[in-house]
Amino acid sequence: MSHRDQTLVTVATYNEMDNLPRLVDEIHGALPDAHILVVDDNSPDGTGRWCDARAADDPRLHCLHREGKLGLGTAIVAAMRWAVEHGYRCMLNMDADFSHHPRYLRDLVAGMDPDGGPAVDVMIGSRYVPGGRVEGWPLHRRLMSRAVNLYARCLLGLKPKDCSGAYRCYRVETLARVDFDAIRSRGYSFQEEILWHLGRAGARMGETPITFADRQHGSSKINSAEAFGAIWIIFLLGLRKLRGR
Ligand SMILES: Nc1nc2c(ncn2[C@@H]2O[C@H](COP(=O)(O)OP(=O)(O)OP(=O)(O)O)[C@@H](O)[C@H]2O)c(=O)[nH]1
Ligand SMILES: [Mg+2]
Repeated sequence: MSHRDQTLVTVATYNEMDNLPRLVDEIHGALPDAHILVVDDNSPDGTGRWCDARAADDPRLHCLHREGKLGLGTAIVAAMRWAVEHGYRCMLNMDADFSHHPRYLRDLVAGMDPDGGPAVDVMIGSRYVPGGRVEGWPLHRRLMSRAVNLYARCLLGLKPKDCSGAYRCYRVETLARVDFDAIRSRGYSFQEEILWHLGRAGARMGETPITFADRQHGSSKINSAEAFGAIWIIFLLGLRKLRGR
C-alpha cells in the first residue's frame, strides 16, 4: 500500500490517556487528511485499547502495539519502519503530552518544500532558533538541555541548534536510506543519533521555531539511567566520527 502524497503523524505513547484523545482531535484539526500512527507499549492505563476502539471508527488512525515499555527511541524507529513500508511522503513525529503543540504541524510540513529554496529532508520544531522558546521548565532542566545540545553538536558535528527535540518532520524516502539496525539508542540519545545517520546519508536539515511547553497532564517517563545512557552513546558516536567511521 502506498500513500505517496500523504503525511503520517506518529506519536509514541506510554500512559497518555489524559492527553491522546484530545491530541488526535487537534492533529486532525490542523491536518485533516493526515494519517496518525500511535506506537503504544502496552500502557497500563489503557491508551492502546482506547486507540483501537477509536481506530475502528476512523480509517485515518492506526495503532501499533508492542508488548511492554521498550523505550522512546525504539518506538520512533518502529514508526519510521512503518512509514517506509507504507510509502508515506512525510513522517511527522511528536510527543503525546502537548509539549509539542499541534499548532506547529503546518509550519513543519510547509518547511519541507520552502518557496524558492531547496527541499528539506528533516524539519525540526526548534526551541533554540530565534522565535523558539521553552515554557515551564526549571533552570536545571533548561541548562541540561542546552548542555546536551552543545555536547552533541560539538562531538557529532551536527548543525541544527535543537538536536534533542523529538518534534520533527522527516522525508520518508530519505529515512529509507538509513540502516535502522545500526541505531544503538533505545532512549533519549535517539534524537541526536538519527540526525547523525541522516547527515551521513546527505540529508538537508531545517528548523522552524516552536514554543515547547512542559507537560501539563500525565506523568514523566524520564529517568536518570536513561539520561546517562544517552550521554554515553553520544560519546561513543563521537569516537566513531573521530576515527572516520
Ligand atoms: N511507546 C513508548 N512511548 C514512550 C516511552 N517512553 C516515553 N514515551 C512517550 O514518548 C513521549 C515523550 O515522553 P515524556 O515522558 O513526555 O518525556 P519527556 O518529555 O522527556 O518528559 P516529561 O514531559 O517531563 O514527562 C510521550 O508521548 C511518552 O508517552 C516508551 O518506552 N515507549
Ligand atoms: Mg514530555
